[in-house]
Amino acid sequence: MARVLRLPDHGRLLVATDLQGCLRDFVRMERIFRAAEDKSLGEVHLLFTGDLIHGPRIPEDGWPDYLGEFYKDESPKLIDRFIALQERFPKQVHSLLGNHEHGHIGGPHTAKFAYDEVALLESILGPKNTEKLRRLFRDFPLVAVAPCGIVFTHGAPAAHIRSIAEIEAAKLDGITYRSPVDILHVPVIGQILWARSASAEAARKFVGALGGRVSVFGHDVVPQGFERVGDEQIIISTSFGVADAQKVYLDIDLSRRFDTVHDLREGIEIVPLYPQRQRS
Ligand SMILES: [Mn+2]
Repeated sequence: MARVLRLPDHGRLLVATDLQGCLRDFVRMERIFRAAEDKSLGEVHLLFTGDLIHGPRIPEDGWPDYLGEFYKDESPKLIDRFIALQERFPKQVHSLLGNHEHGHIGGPHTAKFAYDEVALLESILGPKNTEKLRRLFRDFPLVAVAPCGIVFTHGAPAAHIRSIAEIEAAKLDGITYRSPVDILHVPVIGQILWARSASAEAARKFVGALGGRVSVFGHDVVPQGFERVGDEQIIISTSFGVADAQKVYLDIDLSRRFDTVHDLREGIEIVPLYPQRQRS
């Protein structure tokens, strides 16, 4: 299985991070993608950077303000819509593996909103749909790279790698986790899927080993929607844990060249998910 997704040097790329079961934001990204697709000759790509699934299961009257607008977890429907969209646009719709997807195919089980979110979702899906989910996730790459200079991962670019081959060769299963934090010590995948930050030096080495200069990732929540870290890293929050007005996605011209994260401009590459809401 190709663990590295290689994007082309032309066309348009839309990038969204952690949805965590928020169907409304998935549908919004799907509409933006379809509208872009209608206007073009088929060179529009849509990339999710993982954590499509496992959302809050909190009643509306107990919903905390810091999580943004209320929603309820709709992971099964969201996955069905992702599969349908990918079947319609097989070479253009992609998702990276997030730590929440990894739980279903060999990773430690996550416990963000339930004691065991993997067991919970699989019990809702039943055996047949669970197998379909696992088949889908086993095909998700760990990293996407584009000739424009950007490297996309789920977590921060903290993994020590010397070459792209180390990511290509990474195994996703076969490890028993005595504690969920054990994953942090697993070479390559532990950091790619779980790291929340990386030093400038680590980030430069990581993106450099993949032939890039700029790192884009999610996994963590940035209440303002995005945050640049030095010249190499930018965290994007498209959905989970962010108020609608602050949610952003990326809209990238793949034929351009990006040397630093400052080349990703607010209002051009960094775009609000709900532009009718006023950013604060
Ligand atoms: Mn995550």
